[in-house]
Amino acid sequence: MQYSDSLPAHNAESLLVHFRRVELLKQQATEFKSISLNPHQLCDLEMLLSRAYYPLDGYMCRDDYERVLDSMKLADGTGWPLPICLGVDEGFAKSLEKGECVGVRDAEGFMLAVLTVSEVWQPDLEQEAKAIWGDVSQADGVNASLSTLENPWYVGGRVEGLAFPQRYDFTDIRLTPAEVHRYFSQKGWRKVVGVQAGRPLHQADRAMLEEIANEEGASVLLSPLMFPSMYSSVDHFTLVRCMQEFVGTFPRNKALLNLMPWFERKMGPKGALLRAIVNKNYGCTHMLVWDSGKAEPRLNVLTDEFQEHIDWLDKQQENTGIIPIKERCMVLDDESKKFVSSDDGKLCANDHNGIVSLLTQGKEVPEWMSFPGVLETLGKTYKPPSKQGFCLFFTGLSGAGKSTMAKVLYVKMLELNDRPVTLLDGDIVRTNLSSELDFSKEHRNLNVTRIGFVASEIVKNGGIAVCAPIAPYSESRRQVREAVEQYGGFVEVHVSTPLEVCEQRDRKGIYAKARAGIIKGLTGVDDPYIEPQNPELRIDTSELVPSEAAYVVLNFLRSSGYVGRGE
Ligand code: PPS
Repeated sequence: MQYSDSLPAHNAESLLVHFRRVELLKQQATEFKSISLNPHQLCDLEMLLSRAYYPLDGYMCRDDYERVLDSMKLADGTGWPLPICLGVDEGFAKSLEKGECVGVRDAEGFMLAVLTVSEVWQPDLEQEAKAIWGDVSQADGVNASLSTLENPWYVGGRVEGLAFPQRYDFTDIRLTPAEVHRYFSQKGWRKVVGVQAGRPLHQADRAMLEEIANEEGASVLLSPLMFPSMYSSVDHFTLVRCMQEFVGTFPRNKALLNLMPWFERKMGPKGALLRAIVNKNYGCTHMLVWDSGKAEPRLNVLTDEFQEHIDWLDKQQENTGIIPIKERCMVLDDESKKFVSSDDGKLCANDHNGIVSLLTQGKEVPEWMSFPGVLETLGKTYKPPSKQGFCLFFTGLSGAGKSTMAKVLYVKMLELNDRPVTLLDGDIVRTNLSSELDFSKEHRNLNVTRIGFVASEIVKNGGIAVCAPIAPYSESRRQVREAVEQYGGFVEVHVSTPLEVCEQRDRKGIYAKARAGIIKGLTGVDDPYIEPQNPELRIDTSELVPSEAAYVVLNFLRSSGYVGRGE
């Protein structure tokens, strides 16, 4: 890479520059163009600034990029498996000149770094995927950091850090690589196994780590994987809290929990090499490699591909300086009720999904599977339907009976009084949330997705949302379902009362107005209603009184466990 000589040397522990340089750069920044990073890019910047990506001191330029793709080496010959490039829009890329400074900002516009542009080029992303995967058809998720860009170009150049990205969660366990390394030295940890995990760990994992640590005479550095958009993810907090409980089961001097801004790049075997280098930069000597090909429920056999992967990682030790350790199959010894490693092909009883499934069915999780603290934490997120939030979503024509049923159900849920209940009837929403919207397709979809957003927040916090918009289009109904199902149950009730019956009822006189041409675009008359294909329930209220129709819904809620049987 070529850089301007006038750039100051970085402090060895991070790419943050001296505060006087920070002041100068902030003064000059009014003249700089800016780039705002997406959550994945923010993680990469933090890895650069903290030197988790040592020896990189900025975004790769073309010579490094091409050599990395070609032979897994930087231009100076240092081993490096994957490109670390900054993707920007084509228009922005073309506006840049060599040597100019760009302010690198977070989503709120806070300037975190200044990038001095060395090179700008348009990558051949297909070529890139081929070089990384060999087989482009598998190249899923290669460029997560480019996902928000339409036609990405790369900008290479050295980075001067002004501040680390602001993180507000778990700040006491966010040590930089230098701080982690210092911790190891103070504790006298000469050998450390880096373990990154994307799911909570349980008894079998604990037994495996203990076995490995004892054999190697090593301690353990445990890091949960980051979800870059974590603030919308309950899972991030659950995962970290479970990890805190898990690490507490180790003797004090044996394990350290630390959050690194590392997200799973899904970059195949080369991704594991990058993780190896990062582990090395945190001071680890070994790294646990999980068998990602293993099916759930986990068969107690490691796949052949996994063995090949480990052998390959082994051969890369001169590039990474890290000894890979493969995941072991653990089985429960019936007599001692302890987990031991084995490769006899038995079914491994300890799988995380199995534990979650027991919790969501309201069943007891056997002691040997996990730890009380981990289960208590998991239990707050994964609840049986009777304890979790859910959304009851009525959809159908005007006059079909949605609002009446919604009101009956709302009252029934209030009577039960075990979860907070909110009614989001079409009229209520149109008055309070969507008063500026009309009945065009675009506005109807917006109206419905707004309802979905509010409902998902209610469900996230354990409440019941009863919604009753017409919701004539499948795309917005699907979006609502997706938004809600991240956090709890979704029960779609298609109130399928035929148009003739709705028109006959015409309580609001709206059909008469439509037929007289006074209002246009009434759903069912001269605007479409796309019927749901797979609703949880379909109810025609032509022949039912409202309480009977509501009873059908209540029965469904009972049989699927959302409310207790006696209620
Ligand atoms: S949508 O399509 O889901 O956004 O509609 P929604 O918010 O549920 O609003 C439906 C109520 O608005 C009144 N109204 C109309 N409905 C449909 N089409 C047109 N053009 C229209 N103009 C006004 C109507 O009274 C609906 O009330 P409900 O409660 O469904 O009878």
